[in-house]
Amino acid sequence: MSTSAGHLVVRQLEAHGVQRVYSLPGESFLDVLDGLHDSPITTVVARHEGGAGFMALAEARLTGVPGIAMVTRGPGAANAMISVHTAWQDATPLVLFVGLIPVADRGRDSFQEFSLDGWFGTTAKRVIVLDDEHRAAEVVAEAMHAASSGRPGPVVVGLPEDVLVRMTGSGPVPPRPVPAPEPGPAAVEELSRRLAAAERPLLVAGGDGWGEPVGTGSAGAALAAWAEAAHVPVAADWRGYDAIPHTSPAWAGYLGYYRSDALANRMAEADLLVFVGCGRSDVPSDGYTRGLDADTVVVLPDPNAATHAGRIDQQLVATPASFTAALPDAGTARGTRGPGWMDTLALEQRRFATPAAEHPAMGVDLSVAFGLLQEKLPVDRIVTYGAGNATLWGHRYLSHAGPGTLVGPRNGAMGVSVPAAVAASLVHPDRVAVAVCGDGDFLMNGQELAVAIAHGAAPLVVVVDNGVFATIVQHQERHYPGRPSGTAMANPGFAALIGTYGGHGEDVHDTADVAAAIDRALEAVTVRRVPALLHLRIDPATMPPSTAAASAATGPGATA
Ligand SMILES: Cc1ncc(C[n+]2csc(CCOP(=O)(O)OP(=O)(O)O)c2C)c(N)n1
Repeated sequence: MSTSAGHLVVRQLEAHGVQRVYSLPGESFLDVLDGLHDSPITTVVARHEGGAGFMALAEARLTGVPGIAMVTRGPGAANAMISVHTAWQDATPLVLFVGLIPVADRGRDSFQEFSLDGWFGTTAKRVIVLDDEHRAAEVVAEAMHAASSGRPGPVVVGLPEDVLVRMTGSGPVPPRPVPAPEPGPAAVEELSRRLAAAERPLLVAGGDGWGEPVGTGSAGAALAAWAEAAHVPVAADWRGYDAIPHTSPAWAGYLGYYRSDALANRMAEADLLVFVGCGRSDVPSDGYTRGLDADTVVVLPDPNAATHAGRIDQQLVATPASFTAALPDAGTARGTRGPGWMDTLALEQRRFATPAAEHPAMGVDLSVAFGLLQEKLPVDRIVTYGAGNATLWGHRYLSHAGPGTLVGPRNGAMGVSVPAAVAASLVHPDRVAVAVCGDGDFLMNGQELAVAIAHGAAPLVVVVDNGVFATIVQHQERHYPGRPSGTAMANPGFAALIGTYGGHGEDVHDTADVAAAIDRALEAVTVRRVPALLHLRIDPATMPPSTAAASAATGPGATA
């Protein structure tokens, strides 16, 4: 039976188990849209291609299946670029389909023409153009495989308009299996010896692939149980800190921006560092200044450890799941090490994650507000972030129950929070998806709340309003004190705004009103199933909480 290439693209996505595509339509890929008309795949219609890309990114993080976004030619591809960069730096499998001009029009500066390879060649694992209708299924299978295998990342597939409507007798092909490299027994034994010999080992978990569901059964839960028995504290990479449950006695906290000073010092003190699913890049090592001298083991699915800086004494090629399945016997790996080192780091982390009131001169006290969110949000919530200082209270005070509960841009892209929470609410309608954003971050992709309404998603959005791009103000104060420039903004009433979308808004000026506002917002998202927004008005002078105070003087090596 003959089918069009555009329809075959859709049939092949179905064969891969794709549940949703995130799309902003264009006349360049009408035949694919037509194929979606009768497909079990849900077409989620975004309002901006950046939002579509970030929703696809979140879908991938939460399901392990590459996220799918579809956009049109130059303007659509340009808008989607930010999600490709995020998937590239964050190692997230994403396939971006871009409708292209007809083949016959190439090279003539035709309407919306651009160079797919020129734009994406340095920021995608592969750029493929479907020039042969008979290869439509094969190209999709190749793209899905390339996005997931080795170090995951984005793949961009160009779909010329005229090729999509050509007929082919070929059909879907079996999805290519993605290999999960496993460490051999000799490598595991060597690792066991290193662990047994270490007095102060620190495992740093990061990236994705720690499995689902929350709690027991995931690779993350298995790693936590092993670490507790082997007396190995587990820290985490920046914005990749949901691998193990934070209730674990081995949980030591996250590295990177606004990490606790105590943990950063412990990293420098460690005599063995084991990076799993991440490397010693600039962010977790405080700009390549900490933990450079320790015996170092790196565990990544790709032998090309491009994201790791400095020495590697042992390298294992494994995914988080295959590594966890092959872990050495905890009793042997423990050697003569007692629990003291692990317990000290866990205690320091508990102190760091305990909010202390900041008593700002005006507005909401964010430490109190996030302490209340930590108490009131269901434990299996999914928290999403963009970038900016506003995220720091969430990172510090909102704990995670295990893998698949965090979506945040490790490349620091603003605008991820809202679309990611919309996608999270679609993927897991039974769980509360919470977007934590600054006022700048919120309005970058806040329009995707319309998608929540259209598709029945009910995220809870927390907007921290200080009327400035505070992160940049903070940098300005350091380098150009007293000369704020280009960093102020005027805001709408966010609570009223979400009301116009059909959601529930809370305008909160005082700390005393936060608890009741959270309760009403939770009722809106869980009972009435509408999006809700907490507009937290804070003092523009608010600075991030000290990284030293809560964790000082808690054990050997702690800074005063
Ligand atoms: C897409 C993008 N544009 C610009 C930046 C630079 N940037 C980093 S944080 C920040 C300010 C964020 O402002 P807001 O969301 O209001 O949070 P705040 O820092 O005020 O808490 C900016 C502009 C970025 N990281 N990403």
